[in-house]
Amino acid sequence: MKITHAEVFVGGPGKNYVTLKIMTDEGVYGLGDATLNNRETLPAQYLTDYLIPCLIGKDPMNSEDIWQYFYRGAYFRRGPISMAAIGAIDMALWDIKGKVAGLPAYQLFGGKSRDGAMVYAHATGSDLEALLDTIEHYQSQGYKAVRVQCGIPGMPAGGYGISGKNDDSKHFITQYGTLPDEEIWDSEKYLRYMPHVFEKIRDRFGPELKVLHDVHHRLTPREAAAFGREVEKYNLFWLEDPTPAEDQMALKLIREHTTIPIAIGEVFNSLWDCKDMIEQELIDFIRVSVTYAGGITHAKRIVELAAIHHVRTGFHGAPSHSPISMAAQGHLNAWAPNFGIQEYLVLGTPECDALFPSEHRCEDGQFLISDAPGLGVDFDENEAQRYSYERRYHPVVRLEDGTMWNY
Ligand code: KDG
Ligand code: MG
Repeated sequence: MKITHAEVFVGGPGKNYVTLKIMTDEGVYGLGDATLNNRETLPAQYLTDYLIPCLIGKDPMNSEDIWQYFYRGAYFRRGPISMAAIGAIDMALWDIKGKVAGLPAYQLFGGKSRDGAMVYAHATGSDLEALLDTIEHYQSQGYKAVRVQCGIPGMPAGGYGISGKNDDSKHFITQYGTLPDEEIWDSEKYLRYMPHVFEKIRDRFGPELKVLHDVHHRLTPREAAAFGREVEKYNLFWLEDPTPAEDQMALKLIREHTTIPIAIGEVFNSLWDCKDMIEQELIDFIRVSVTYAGGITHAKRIVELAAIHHVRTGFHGAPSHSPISMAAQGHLNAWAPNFGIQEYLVLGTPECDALFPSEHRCEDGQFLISDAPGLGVDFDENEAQRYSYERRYHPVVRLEDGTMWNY
């Protein structure tokens, strides 16, 4: 079997999905996702200019060798652009392998460890009342876990995840600007208010609800350590990205002061970015995604290292990931012995379903993987003609005095 051709498509309903299609001489094709949020043209270009020409003529069944060829062969290794591009190729090759075998991808990893994978929704409120209502909405839909982000009194944009642009907090998806929006952040106001939010959530919803919260890299290690200790009594499922993810030693201070579960990794691209914190058991959940962390082959290696250090999975699942990489994660979630939870925002608009038809479902707060061969997602090229690339940016963040801060 040989790869004959590969093509990259950029665009989608409300998102610039980067979709790779790899074709073979036997008519079987594979699909991968290289959507690097708000920098989408870069992995697309990397694929077209550098990787696809080397793929032609290769046997698609040799996914490990092809992964090593692109990773070791690049010399300038890692980074989100190249890892997203390699990741898309890798996903497409596992898709082909599954289709050739007539098996869903999870069967190629070792079969199912569970039927449904618990997902968490984003509950967001511009104020506490709105947040509590949103949590109730998700609970009534069967979700057992929610990520809670709340507007902070006195902060103009309200904090991470509250853009102030969305009226409908139940279907919150960040509306990115065509130039970066500027948000204002104040750690003191945030630290004063957030414990009260957790208290009210526990008062209203009791101890069973799994409550997650994303600090989005905004605190210093000392602030995060004190915050973690203060909110420990609310029994969070996890505290995400309490400090900038690249400073891994910051976690030591947090660990010394609190047992709050820590989740990190959505900005990591490789095993090398997270191996020290996994091996030193400084985290509880690893948040890499198959898109940014080099595809299934490499993400699986991270999951296996995590498993021997009591670290569970919590793959990144922001709406920037297309249904293809969400399916790839779904297959890993079905198999992983150390599965924790999956971030999942229901993308299931009719437009998205038409572009990426699949039988995967999200019901009662669980992702249910279909048994279709490969990754189990298709891509409608006619539908794709409706969309083209639209430039977008993440917001940037400043402190009240104008100092730049972390988005
Ligand atoms: O591209 C960045 C977003 O995916 C990120 O801000 C979302 O933090 C995020 C999350 O936990 O989903
Ligand atoms: Mg996050």
